[in-house]
Amino acid sequence: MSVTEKILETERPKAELEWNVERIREDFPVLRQTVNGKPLVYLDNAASSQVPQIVIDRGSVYLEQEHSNIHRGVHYLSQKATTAYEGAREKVKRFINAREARECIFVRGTTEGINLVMYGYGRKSVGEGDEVIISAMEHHANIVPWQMLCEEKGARLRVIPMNDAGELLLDEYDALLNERTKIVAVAHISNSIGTINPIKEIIDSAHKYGVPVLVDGAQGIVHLPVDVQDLDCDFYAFSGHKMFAPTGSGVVYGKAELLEKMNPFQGGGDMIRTVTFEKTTYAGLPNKLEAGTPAIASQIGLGAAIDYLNGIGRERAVAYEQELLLYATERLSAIEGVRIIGTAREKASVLSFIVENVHPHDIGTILDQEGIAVRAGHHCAQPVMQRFKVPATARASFAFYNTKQEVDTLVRAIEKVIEVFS
Ligand code: 7TS
Repeated sequence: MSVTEKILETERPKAELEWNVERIREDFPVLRQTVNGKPLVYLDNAASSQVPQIVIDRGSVYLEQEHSNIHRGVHYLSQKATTAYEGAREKVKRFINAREARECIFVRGTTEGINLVMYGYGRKSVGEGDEVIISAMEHHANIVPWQMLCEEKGARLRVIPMNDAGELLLDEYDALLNERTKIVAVAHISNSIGTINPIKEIIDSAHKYGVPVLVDGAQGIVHLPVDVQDLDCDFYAFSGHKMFAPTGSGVVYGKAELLEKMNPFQGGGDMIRTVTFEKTTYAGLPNKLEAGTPAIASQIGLGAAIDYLNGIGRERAVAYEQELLLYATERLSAIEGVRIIGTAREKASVLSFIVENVHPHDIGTILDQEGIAVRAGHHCAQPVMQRFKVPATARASFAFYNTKQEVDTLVRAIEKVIEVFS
């Protein structure tokens, strides 16, 4: 049984009965505004989700009462800030079920997390003639760093292809794996077409060759419960700003034995044990990989966002999002001239579409006039656009605070787009 099927089977009845979306919406002050005279309909959650009041409040408490640098002061405020920052790391550890908190490295976001692994692990382990495997549906953040690495080392980038529904072809993946493969880097969930990849299978296959796997979890962490020990992934990177926390927060999880062997991504303060002009020795994990003053307020905010998610019931939120996706898919499919891009059997609440004879940017602009925020463009996944032979798509991405009425508003606005352009 698939992950989403499992969640739906156990949670759907409860989600329908108990998910009080109006109550949940009260937690998000940004949603209470009008845009162009219309109530805001925020459907750009895959780019950045909104922040609940308790996360905002936690940030205010930090700035009003605790602001100070961490790890280096014996004074009261520094100790408070350090406790809050390291407390956030403990929350992350529990949230993803890492073995130890030191396996959770704080970074500015997914992009930095992937670059940290490319730099610290990839540059050490990939040589001439070696191969790196990614997939056809990656965000540029999980393409470009590996391309840079391959260029530098004379290695080869191999790409797992996908079918017309936007599902990876696992047989082709198995055929790509060989003794030259040094790392596999694949998205848990595609940001452009919403596909949920069978990440556990992908990891298991790579491990048969002793190859580590980095999961780009920027979308996965938002829409699925993640247990890094159960997945047995070697690295898992995600951004706070897509999971109801402030920008500048993020995590790259790595198995301790791999992180230990990695070169530091940046050199500077807080990552050293001793420094002389002749030689520097490095601190242990996680500090070795966190040079300089980090985004203290943002990471504390990430801890508060995790508290929030734990409080609302993760599984029910996911089940509700699946209901919304189903409803939106049915309604958009019924509009003549609309084509949905990405029709995988396993999808998260990301809905990419095009309207015949209308450029997605025009869709985005008209929807904005109606107060609706969607993203129009290539979604930092140009190869996906090339694969589906479209220049761009419009993308509605739903969070658990969106409603069926908002889907109806979206549908009416798309009908208006078609009217204007017909
Ligand atoms: N990987 C995936 C799957 C993503 O969705 C994103 C951001 C990133 C990596 C990069 O994350 P960052 O926080 O470091 O920027 N995705 C999007 C998006 O879909 N629209 O805007 C940003």
